[in-house]
Amino acid sequence: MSDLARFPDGFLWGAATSAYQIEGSPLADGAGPNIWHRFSRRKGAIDHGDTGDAACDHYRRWAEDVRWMRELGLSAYRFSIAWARVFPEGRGALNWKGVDFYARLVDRLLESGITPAATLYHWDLPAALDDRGGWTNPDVAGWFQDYARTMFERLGDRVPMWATLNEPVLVSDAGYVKGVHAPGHRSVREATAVARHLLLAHGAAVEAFRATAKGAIGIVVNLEPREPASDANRDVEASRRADLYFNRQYLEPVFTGRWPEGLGAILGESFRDFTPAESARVAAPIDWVGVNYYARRVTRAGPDPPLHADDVPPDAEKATDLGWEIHPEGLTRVLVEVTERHGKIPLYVTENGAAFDDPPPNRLGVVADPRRAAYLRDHLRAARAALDRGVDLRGYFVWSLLDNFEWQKGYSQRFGLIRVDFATQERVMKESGRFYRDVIASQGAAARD
Ligand code: IFM
Repeated sequence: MSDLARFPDGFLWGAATSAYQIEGSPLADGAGPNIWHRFSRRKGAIDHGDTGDAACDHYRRWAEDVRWMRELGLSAYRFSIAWARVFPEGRGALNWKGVDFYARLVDRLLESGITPAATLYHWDLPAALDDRGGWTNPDVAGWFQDYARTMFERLGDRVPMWATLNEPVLVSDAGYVKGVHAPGHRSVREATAVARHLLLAHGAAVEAFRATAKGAIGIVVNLEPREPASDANRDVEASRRADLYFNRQYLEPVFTGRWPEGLGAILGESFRDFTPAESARVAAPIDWVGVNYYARRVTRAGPDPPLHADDVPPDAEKATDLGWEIHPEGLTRVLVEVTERHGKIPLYVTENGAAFDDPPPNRLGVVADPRRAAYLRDHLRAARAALDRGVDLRGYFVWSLLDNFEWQKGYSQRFGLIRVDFATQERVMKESGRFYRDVIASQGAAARD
């Protein structure tokens, strides 16, 4: 790993969040319910019965949160737009109050010298669309395009960086195969259709972008290097399948218009190729790719369809509280691999961070989270090493700005640079936040030592 030098001028130093995880007030000002609002009410779906009803109350405290971003010295902020705030029914009548919420946020960010980076879909499909089959309905690409076009028309003059989808493989796999995310289905057949429609929706949004806005648009994927648990053929094969399914299922079509070779054998009879027109849409040229990186996975053969592959849990001392292996070298590896496979396109680390069980503030108000600071330091070094290896890395976003609603884990997992006391909504900058502030102020040099 390279010794860390300063990062290039213009490098974006960011933090990321998503709408349902931080906003709270999910039905305020005429917003419609989304699938997480519904799913979180399902008995047993979320640890401790948590919901995003309050979350970080960002919907009302957004101005304070922008002040925290300034305290950190962020040059960029990645957030997502809640589709059901803008179109309560997912389509049809526009809710101006929803649009205004994001317009105000964007204006305040710009006044604060912080580049807004908006994600259109971070898992919160309007429930009214789910009633029509959600991502399994082929019409969803058109619904998404209309929503995306509206946002480009309203904010495209002020938001220079847009992402269509966040981590689409989690939408199809966690939402439609494993059933641990909304809408909580378990059907490989459905997931196969969902993957196709997600990619078509992505392409449709890119088309609308070219016609309405001037900035840059990309997609955000989560990548995890895969290693077989042993040399045994069945583990090597399981690891290859997992790589294909998790790492390549979405990124390859976006660049080539084709599914990766071998995906059909995993997904089975409901799988089908794209038509030439679909291929062209899916591979509409994009301007950048966002990589969310957290961990490496060691894979062995397993029983569950469609993959028949399992992860081997890492040693606890080498893992975060979610049991994810801490493996900074993997970040360099995935960034280099994307560049080698798909050419030198601008990349961003759109998420990177760690869940640790932080202590509450001590009597001096300090939240000591040295493991998170060390995690960030080591991954920043790995990001710097990717630059040294020729990757066109343009920015790095910590997940997350705030402790927040961690999906099926509820509020039990904390990822924030800023601690949130969920009973009082009080915010406190953690030691890792101070560390990141120094990194930003020194253009990366503070992560060298
Ligand atoms: O909280 C999530 C985020 O919504 C998507 N990427 C991974 C994070 C940590 O699990």
